[in-house]
Amino acid sequence: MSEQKNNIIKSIVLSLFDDDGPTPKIYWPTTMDESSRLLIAMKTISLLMGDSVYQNGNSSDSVNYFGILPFPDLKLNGLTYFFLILDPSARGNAKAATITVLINEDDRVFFYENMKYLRVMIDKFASKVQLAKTLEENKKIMDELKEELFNFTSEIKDPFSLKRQIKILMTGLDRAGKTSFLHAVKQRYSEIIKTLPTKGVARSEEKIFEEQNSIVSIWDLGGQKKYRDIFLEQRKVYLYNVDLLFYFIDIQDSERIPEAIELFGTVIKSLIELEEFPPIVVCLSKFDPDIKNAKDIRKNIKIVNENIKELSDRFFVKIFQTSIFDHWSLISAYSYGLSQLSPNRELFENQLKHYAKKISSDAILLLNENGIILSNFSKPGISEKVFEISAPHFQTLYKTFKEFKLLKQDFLISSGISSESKKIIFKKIPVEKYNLYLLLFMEKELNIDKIDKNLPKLSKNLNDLIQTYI
Ligand SMILES: Nc1nc2c(ncn2[C@@H]2O[C@H](COP(=O)(O)OP(=O)(O)OP(=O)(O)O)[C@@H](O)[C@H]2O)c(=O)[nH]1
Ligand SMILES: [Mg+2]
Repeated sequence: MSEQKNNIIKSIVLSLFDDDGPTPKIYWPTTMDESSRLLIAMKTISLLMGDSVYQNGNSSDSVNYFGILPFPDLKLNGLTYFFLILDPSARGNAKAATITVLINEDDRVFFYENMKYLRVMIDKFASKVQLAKTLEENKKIMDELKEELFNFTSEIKDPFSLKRQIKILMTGLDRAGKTSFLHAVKQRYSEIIKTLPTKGVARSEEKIFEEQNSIVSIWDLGGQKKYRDIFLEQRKVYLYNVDLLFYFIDIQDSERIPEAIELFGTVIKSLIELEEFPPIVVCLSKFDPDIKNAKDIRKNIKIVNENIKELSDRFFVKIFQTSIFDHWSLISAYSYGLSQLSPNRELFENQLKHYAKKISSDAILLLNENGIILSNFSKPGISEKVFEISAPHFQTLYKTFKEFKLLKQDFLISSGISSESKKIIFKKIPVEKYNLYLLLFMEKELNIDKIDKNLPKLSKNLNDLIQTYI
């Protein structure tokens, strides 16, 4: 007991979906009351089950993701790993399984700040659970996991802050379009015209939700040589603990492309030196609608793509082509970056996937009130990427979205998007104290009843997850 009192980790539960339904198989502390451990098994397994999802997959690799879940009744927060255990006798040849590590809800920043270490640890022991043959073996594995987690937490001394601090850097040469991007993404159009070169650093804050567990600071770094030199000299200060890095390259400025690539290489080198490996979003900026097909632009894109890939193979990098005259290009790049910060991104995606299947939708976007894409899903095969299908429609969609927000009704079928049978449905869903918006892309049938019938379950799950989105 004393062990439990002093440690930040309050409980660890391995749950399985077996003949009795969601079952807490192995739990620590062993004194944990039955209703608490059942609650944990039920909630985690039911998020994973979502009916048919895994039963069609024939590999246990098709599910493995993490999520942070609130358990308000227990005043605990859980970090859950969802995975499958192959079992020829089970429906779909696999059993749903979860490992949940629980801490007091006031300590939840601990999860956000240590996610990358915890993921590695839990993942390792889950792989062992997948291979274990007996309950005894599993008990041993879970004991080892507990020991490793305790070793890890015993090294942490600092009192936890109440909020997770997230740092986003906007980097690139001068005039690459960093500041304009930020103005345009917030639709502060009148500011774009007035934008001056950034002196030093301009800091601002992003709020995805009014109440969130994190403070998201955006550092817009001045790219002029004098500021760039300071940034590189004091790279420890700037790059330390960076959670997300945007790098801008002016794709129209052929002459300075080598210089832009060189700076990118320097930033990468510094990150490696500091052992920081944030996700990186590269924006090939000024990719304006009227010059998209110009020969030299195409050539520049090719050169940049090749060089970026080569320089950053140890990083998770995503390249977008953006223009302040194409709002969708900005929103998709920006949202993509932000979504990388959510420890629940896979859980959200999975929720959308279940719902899409139920209502036969080809693709779904989940937006917050500012139009930031919190999560998206698209059916493989039909349309590779929801971002790509949405792009040609987005100007119209966005306008409709803004009008829709003002309407009393919670439902809108967008017409005149295209001449084909494609339909886009807007659906307002109240989640917690917020309004979120679903954009449903329907290629074939349109069955409003199905959409409505399956919505409450989606809303209910999102209600839980939104509190720990970021
Ligand atoms: N055509 C076009 N011009 C752009 C675009 N984005 C930015 N610009 C222009 O590029 C110039 C530089 O933009 P800024 O946003 O100030 O560039 P920055 O990267 O913040 O520059 P520093 O603060 O000096 O590092 C401005 O004149 C912008 O209007 C774009 O997408 N297309
Ligand atoms: Mg600037």
